[in-house]
Amino acid sequence: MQEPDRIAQPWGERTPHGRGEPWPARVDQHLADGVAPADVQRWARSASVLHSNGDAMDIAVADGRIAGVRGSADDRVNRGRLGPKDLYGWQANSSPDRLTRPLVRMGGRLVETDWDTAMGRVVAASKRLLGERGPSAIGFYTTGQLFLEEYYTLAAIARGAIGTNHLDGNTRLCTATAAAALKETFACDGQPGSFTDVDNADVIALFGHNAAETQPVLWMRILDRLAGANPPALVCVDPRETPVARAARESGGVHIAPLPGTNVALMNGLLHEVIANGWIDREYIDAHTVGFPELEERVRDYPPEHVARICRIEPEDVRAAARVLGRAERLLSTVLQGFYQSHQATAAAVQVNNLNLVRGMLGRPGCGILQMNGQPTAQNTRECGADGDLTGFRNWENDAHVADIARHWNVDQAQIPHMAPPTHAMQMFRYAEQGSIRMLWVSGTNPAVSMPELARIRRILSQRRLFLVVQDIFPSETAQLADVVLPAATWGEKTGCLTNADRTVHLSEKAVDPPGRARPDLDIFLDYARRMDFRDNDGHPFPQWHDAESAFDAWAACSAGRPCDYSGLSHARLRDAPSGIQWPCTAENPDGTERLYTDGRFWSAPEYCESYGRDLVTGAPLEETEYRALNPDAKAILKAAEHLPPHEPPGDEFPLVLTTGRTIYHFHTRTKTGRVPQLQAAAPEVWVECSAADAQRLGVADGDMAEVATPRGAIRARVRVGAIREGVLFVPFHYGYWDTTGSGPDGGPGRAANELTPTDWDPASKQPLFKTAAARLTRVAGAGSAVPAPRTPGDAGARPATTVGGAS
Ligand SMILES: Nc1nc2c(c(=O)[nH]1)N[C@H]1C(S)=C(S)[C@@H](COP(=O)(O)OP(=O)(O)OC[C@H]3O[C@@H](n4cnc5c(=O)[nH]c(N)nc54)[C@H](O)[C@@H]3O)O[C@H]1N2
Ligand SMILES: Nc1nc2c(c(=O)[nH]1)N[C@H]1C(S)=C(S)[C@@H](COP(=O)(O)OP(=O)(O)OC[C@H]3O[C@@H](n4cnc5c(=O)[nH]c(N)nc54)[C@H](O)[C@@H]3O)O[C@H]1N2
Ligand SMILES: [Mo]
Repeated sequence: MQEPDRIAQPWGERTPHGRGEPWPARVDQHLADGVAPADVQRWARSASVLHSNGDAMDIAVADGRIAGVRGSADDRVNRGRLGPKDLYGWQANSSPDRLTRPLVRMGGRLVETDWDTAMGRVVAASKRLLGERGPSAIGFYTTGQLFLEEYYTLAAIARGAIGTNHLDGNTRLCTATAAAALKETFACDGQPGSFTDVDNADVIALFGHNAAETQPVLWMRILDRLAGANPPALVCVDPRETPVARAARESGGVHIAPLPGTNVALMNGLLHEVIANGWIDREYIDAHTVGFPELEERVRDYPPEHVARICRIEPEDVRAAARVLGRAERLLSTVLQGFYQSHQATAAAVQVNNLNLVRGMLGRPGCGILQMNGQPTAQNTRECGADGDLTGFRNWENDAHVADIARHWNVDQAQIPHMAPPTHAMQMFRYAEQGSIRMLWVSGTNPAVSMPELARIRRILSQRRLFLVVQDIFPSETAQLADVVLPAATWGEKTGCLTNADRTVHLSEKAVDPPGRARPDLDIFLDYARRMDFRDNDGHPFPQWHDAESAFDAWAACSAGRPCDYSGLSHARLRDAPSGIQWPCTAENPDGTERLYTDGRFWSAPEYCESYGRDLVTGAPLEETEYRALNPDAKAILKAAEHLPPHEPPGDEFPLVLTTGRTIYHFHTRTKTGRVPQLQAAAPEVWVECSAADAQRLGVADGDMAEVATPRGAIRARVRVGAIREGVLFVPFHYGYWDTTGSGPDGGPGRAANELTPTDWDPASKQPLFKTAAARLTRVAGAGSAVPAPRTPGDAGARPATTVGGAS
């Protein structure tokens, strides 16, 4: 079978479907060169770990090795389709430079050792710090890329056994705002919508979400609707002309390109128009929400002309988009990093919830909100409480909820910290900087490339007084700074569950053995607990579970009765089901739940809710009494917000606005995709995108080497003159230093976008602001001949990406 080149055609062939029709199956597959389907000895069930879509697939095993992947035709999420990262990305598992043995620092260098020695050091440091300084000297910084069982275990160890409040995920950088926006509006995390809403919507609005590149299979579903009968109109809000933006214009919808950092003003303008034109559902608002008078009052100050001045767009853009949104009969809204990582993140994301609520567009097919996730298991980090939430969407301010967790774990309630909100990652790094956190255990994340203001992050992580443990699968930039490196087994080498952005739970099964001495993250955490000799109230080893299946069962019991109820699920059930299953899933409701809030009742009752909410401007948590006064009756909360100017506006020295993000071909810091030949060749080097008008004014041309500088630092990148709005630069954040020599922190100019980003975060969600900073662009003299920067297919002026690898 001739496989299509999915680098040049990332979304593959169209399989159109009309409104309300099921999405046809299309099975995508890629096998290693020389491996035929008949050579495959076994297929192991799994799902994607390179984004939050949860695309189901089988892993091909031949001769004890992973030999390829095949999409699952029967799965509700992808009906067999896979994106380019998933088709090719599995090759990273067998890279020759996987970590295969633990490393410890000796005489300033990392040297290979055995597990007893490495874990012995971790245990000794833990015991010493607990004895000398107490639990608050220890912090855990984890990820959105492990499995559910691993987060549940880590949360039990950190909060239940050690009793530290310092546990968070890189989900803080990723979807903290999704969780915060859901908590502000519905008083509880949990995705209201479903991917099947794409099949039924007549308008799909994507707010700061480049789904074409970041959720390619979700985008295929949208493209197939656009190619079928009764296609939807798209609304795209993005300062760049992404493939989504172009499809929006071509679908008879609207693309708005606001100046980064002005989302709240724009949303208020859209709400202004929707309310002023009477496109609201009074009955729904009265029956199911509180706060409408305050919202109406607030957005009265945002007529289109005023908004257009703030966002630097045309007033007609606001009116046109509001007309499409206001007249929609079935509106699906999606939100991602263009909102979550931008100025006033939570306030802006909440206004999207408000839009759907005032239009009564929730809980019916095609009427949905997707406060998207980014990472494959970010949902599980949040549910299990391995981030700044308590296990099972429980409320840290509600003593009964804390007692409930203590009962499940059979530990003292007083042991679980709950006098203050769980510490967020940016604060944990501050504590490490100031010296109150003395041991930091980093698992499945690479902060030396992904956190803002890298010079500062490197300084913090290299301090001698900080004992740094890094649990990874590759010798990442962060691992290079560690005192102990623990080699992990990963996807395909271990079993566990993962839940995608629309609450669909999949089981990912072990297909092959891990390399060398690498061990599953779950085994590493449990091994630590046993060596620390943690005990429950009856003197039994704590955690009481011992493998992925027993961890899952413990979690399912602990989640029972909470919104994220897994009590109807088990490994066996997920293994036998033809498709992933959406939570809540109980014995009475064994097939799971497609949409939340179908009856207009919300999880916001004060005794039940996950959060009493926060002040959107200061971030201060509300007290229970304040919450009760606001929301007595399990309704949704319409929270209004005013636009505030960004903290770092462009000025004389730094006249442009820098934003950062992704390309379809790479995942984050490229530890996986940079080791995959097809993906690395498609986007081999960093670039900086700027508008034609800015390029002309600054005297730079396509392919020139240029310097991008902000008050934090500078990097060098090739210029890509593209369809981005004037006054804005875009740099992908994928390029760190593990595969460069002579550049970056150790010498030569850097290339990581986060050399440039500020230490600043949203007051409510505490998510760092990666999407707005003041910057300047200068041509680097004598940089030699121009080399074209890589482009995504479908970009204005694009050439096939496959030729780029050869050209550079
Ligand atoms: N190929 C690929 N896919 C991925 C990932 C990956 O690394 N690579 N990572 C996964 C993860 S963890 C995540 S979180 C998601 C992220 O997925 P997305 O959020 O879709 O990706 P980003 O490129 O970070 O940002 C989206 C868009 O926000 C726009 N933007 C920037 N500033 C603003 C602003 O102020 N306002 C508005 N309205 N828009 C703005 C950018 O131009 C960009 O096109 O992708 C997931 N999928
Ligand atoms: N400037 C800028 N910065 C950003 C963003 C942006 O848009 N702009 N986006 C932010 C977002 S949304 C995110 S999600 C973060 C992502 O940032 P990171 O999480 O730091 O990025 P990754 O490269 O995914 O790092 C994951 C690490 O875990 C390792 N790993 C992979 N699988 C396993 C496993 O099974 N077990 C273990 N133990 N390790 C494993 C990988 O080798 C890698 O080192 O970056 C954030 N930073
Ligand atoms: Mo993310």
